[in-house]
Formats: sequence, C-alpha cells, structure tokens
Amino acid sequence: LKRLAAGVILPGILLLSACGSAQNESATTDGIQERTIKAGIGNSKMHPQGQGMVKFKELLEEKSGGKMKVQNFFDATLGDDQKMTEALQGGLQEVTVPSTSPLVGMIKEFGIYDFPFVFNNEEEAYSVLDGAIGKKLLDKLPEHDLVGLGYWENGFRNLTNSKHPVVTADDFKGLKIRTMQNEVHLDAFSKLGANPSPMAFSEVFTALETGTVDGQENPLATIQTQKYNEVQDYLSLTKHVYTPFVFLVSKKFWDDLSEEEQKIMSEAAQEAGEYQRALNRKENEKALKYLEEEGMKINEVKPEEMAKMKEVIQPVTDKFAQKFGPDLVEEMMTEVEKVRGN
Ligand code: KDG
Repeated sequence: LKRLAAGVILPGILLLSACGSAQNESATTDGIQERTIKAGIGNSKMHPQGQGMVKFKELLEEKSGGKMKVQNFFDATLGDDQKMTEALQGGLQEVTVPSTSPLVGMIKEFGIYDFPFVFNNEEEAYSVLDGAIGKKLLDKLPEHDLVGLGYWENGFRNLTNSKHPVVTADDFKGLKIRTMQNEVHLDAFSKLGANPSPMAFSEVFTALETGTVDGQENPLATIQTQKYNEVQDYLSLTKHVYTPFVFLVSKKFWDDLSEEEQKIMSEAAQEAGEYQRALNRKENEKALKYLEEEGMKINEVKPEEMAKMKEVIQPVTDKFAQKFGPDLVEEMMTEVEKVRGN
C-alpha cells in the first residue's frame, strides 16, 4: 500500500487503487460474510465474456472460502445492458459487465471509447483503459450508484451484412445497420451514408433474420457465438471501433461489503479480466477461421480505405470531442501516440 501511496503505480495496480479509494470511503463491516451475487451479461456462456464470468465465479468463491457465491446469468436472461445496469443502481442485481457504449447516456465521457479508428491494436486500448484516463471515467460511476472494477474486452468491431461486401467508404451507402444505443455510432454510420437503427443486443439476431436491418457490427467472437453467420453473407474486417466491457458492481451492495470483501472482489474481477482479454484475442482468431469455414464471404479493408472512412467520420469525432471534453480527448490521443511511439 506504501507503493500505492507513493504513486508508484503499475496500470493493473492503478485499478486496485481506484477500488482502494472506494474501499476507504464505504466499507462498513469486517471479515467475509455468506453472500450471493447475481451476475448477468448479454453474451452467451461460451463467449469469452461468459467464460470470464465463469472465471470470476471460481476466483471469488475460492478467495472467500466459498462464502461469496456467484450466480451467473447469460444471454440477457436478466435483461439487456441498460436494464441490468438499472437493476444494479436499484440494488436488485449485484454485477453486470456491459459495453461502455450504452452507458454514454448516463456518463457522456465513456463516449470517447466509441470514436472510430482511434486504436490500432489492443495494447493501445489497454494503455488508455488501464491508465489514468480509464480510472478517471471509472471514478464517475459512484455518483450513479455504480462501482467500476476495471475493463474487460469486447474488442474490435467488424461489419456483417446480407447485401454486399464493404470494401470502401462508399460501400456503406444505403445499408440498414443495427447499432448499439449510442449517439457516436449513430452519427458515424449516418455520416458514411448508412441507415443506422439502434437496438438492444438481444434483439439483433431476429432483426437480421427478418431483414429489419441488413447488417450489424460486432467483434468476431460475438458474430460466431450469436450465430450471425446463419443470417449474414458478408463479413468485412473494418475494425472500426474497439469496444471495452466495464465490470460494474451495485454501489448499494458494494458499500455493505467489508474492506476484505471489497479487496477480494476487486482482485477476482481484475484477474478474471486479464484471463478474459487473453481468451478474447485467442477466440477472435479462431472465430475468423470458423466463420470462413461456415461460408461467410470475408474481405479485408485496406488501410487506405480505413483512412478514408476515418476522414469521412472526422466531423462526427470533432463534434463529440467538444461534447465529451476536448482536454480528455487530447489526453487519450496523446497516450495513444506515446504507446505508438510517434
Ligand atoms: O452484454 C453484452 C453486450 O454488452 C455487448 O456484446 C454489447 O457489443 C455489444 C452490442 O453490440 O450490443
């Protein structure tokens, strides 16, 4: 703890210090009590996010000597991201791990993670998420009755559709694309000439199957586990946005925990997150091979075409940079440049 006080903080430990600050303010009891934690996500158990929840359950039950039990609920059985987040705020559910994108209506600054083509790789994303910028945004959660214990990985998003390959910026024109309920995504796809339709994650497969929308965009592991290949012909490797998951805990529940319980819950979330990120990257590689074998027509997108897409969307990024805080956006871009070595 002296190292933390001295500010000699490695990224991973920084998040513990974030939780540490939450620990100092709110712990009320000692020791570890018998507790049951309802944890819900939108993805399936086989998705890396689901496997991360299984790992979290194992770790927390081990660290608490079996006293803190986790009940995992997959496939949005407890509701979609926004409904589960509201359940945490009301103290009706203890944990959920949504994308940050649907939280932008509550904390607008999470929207900086939705800017297209900001990160070239996962390491650049981790340097922002696990550093001072990521902590700054997690620190905004307690005022909304939520506690953030770190970021897991949804990953780089790619476009699928049932009409034609998307190879150039012009190819988005006229496509009805499902987006997350997020103003940056809506504006960005509109700017590219698409016809965006925001909807909850659990509604996407049916919307694709019925033709309500032509396409959607998600990381490869999600495309596989949601079986979008059964209702989509084309996969274009746009890698247009890197989406994080955020590990959320109900503050009503968190404030009732002892310092010891808060510490082991933070550690379990952190260690499960490291496991989940590594698994996600491995599963994304495997998903690409699977989707090709399942007959999806897959195309790469040339860097120069990605640059053109980024240029077309730039007015959207500029507009939201003003809304989310130009200094925060500048801080993120500076961090990315530092990691990139420019
Ligand atoms: O609970 C899972 C969702 O948060 C996540 O998969 C959201 O990427 C997402 C989407 O497209 O809604």
